[in-house]
Amino acid sequence: MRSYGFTDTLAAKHYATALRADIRDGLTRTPKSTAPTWFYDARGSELFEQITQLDEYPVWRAELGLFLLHADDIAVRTRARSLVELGSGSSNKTQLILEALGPAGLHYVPIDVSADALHQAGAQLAKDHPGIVIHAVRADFTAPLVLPELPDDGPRLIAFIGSTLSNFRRPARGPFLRGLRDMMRPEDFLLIGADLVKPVPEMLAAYDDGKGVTAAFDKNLLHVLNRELDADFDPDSFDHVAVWNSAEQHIEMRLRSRVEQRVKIRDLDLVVHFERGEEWVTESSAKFSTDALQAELSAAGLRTDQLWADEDAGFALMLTIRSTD
Ligand code: AVJ
Repeated sequence: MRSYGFTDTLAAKHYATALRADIRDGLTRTPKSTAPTWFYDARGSELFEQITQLDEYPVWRAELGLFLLHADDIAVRTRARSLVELGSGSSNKTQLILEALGPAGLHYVPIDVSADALHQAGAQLAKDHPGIVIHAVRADFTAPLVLPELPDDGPRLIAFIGSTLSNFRRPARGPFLRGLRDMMRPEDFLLIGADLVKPVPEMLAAYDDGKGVTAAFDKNLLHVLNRELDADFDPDSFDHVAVWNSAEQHIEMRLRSRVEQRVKIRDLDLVVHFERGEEWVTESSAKFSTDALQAELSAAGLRTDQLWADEDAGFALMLTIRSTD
């Protein structure tokens, strides 16, 4: 069996269409608010890799640490023969789970909107683990998913790691988790990596680091819109700010306009007005307590089977199964 297969479920114009719709809607509403998806062009992905290595941003290292400690436990508990990963990106951490599960004959389904990321990660995995069977799927996991045909040779493990769940606002999280639950068979498992609530100064520092990497990551959005939508944003006329929204229990990244200004977005035939000091929410990142997250999972029909938390770094891995009710 070919070790690497690729399925593209998205229209070629998926990115352009989704970008136009979200920016038009997000910059004409009050308060202005757009999706974090648009951060991740090549420059944005580079900056995000830098963020994961920042002292102030423990998420990536904390999850890696828990994988190093518990990958074998996950393998023994699940005995999974297929691993489906939502938002797989570089798959660099997932390797630990694949190795623990035993890559020979294992079916791996990385799902990502980026064909480049899928091809690069797939090529590396196929080289490192010749026995693995990779079904790469270019898809938007926020939309209903259709999994490729997988052998019925054992439990499936669905992995949603990196605290990507944090980007879902509370009202959207329930239906999304319920959708994952409905994809699962009684013998399947769902592994979630989630960033936990910490003292506010720590959370703010993680989204506004001393080196200004996160500020550059946030402002890179303006370069993406100038290039992709022929806009004339001046990045120097915006400041990056991070705010803790305690009502929503999430961090907000915002771009604050230094001056009153009008920005042309020619591809949308739109002129956007910014008041001086007006703030545009470019990302929300929810922070959880393990109790609150378990309650959300349970409300979505998922029971926590195993929970591993790194209290110091404030990160948790939760292995869940379908609850019988
Ligand atoms: C990839 C969504 C988990 O919210 O912590 C990091 C993205 N944004 N620094 C997060 C991010 C700013 C990250 N997630």
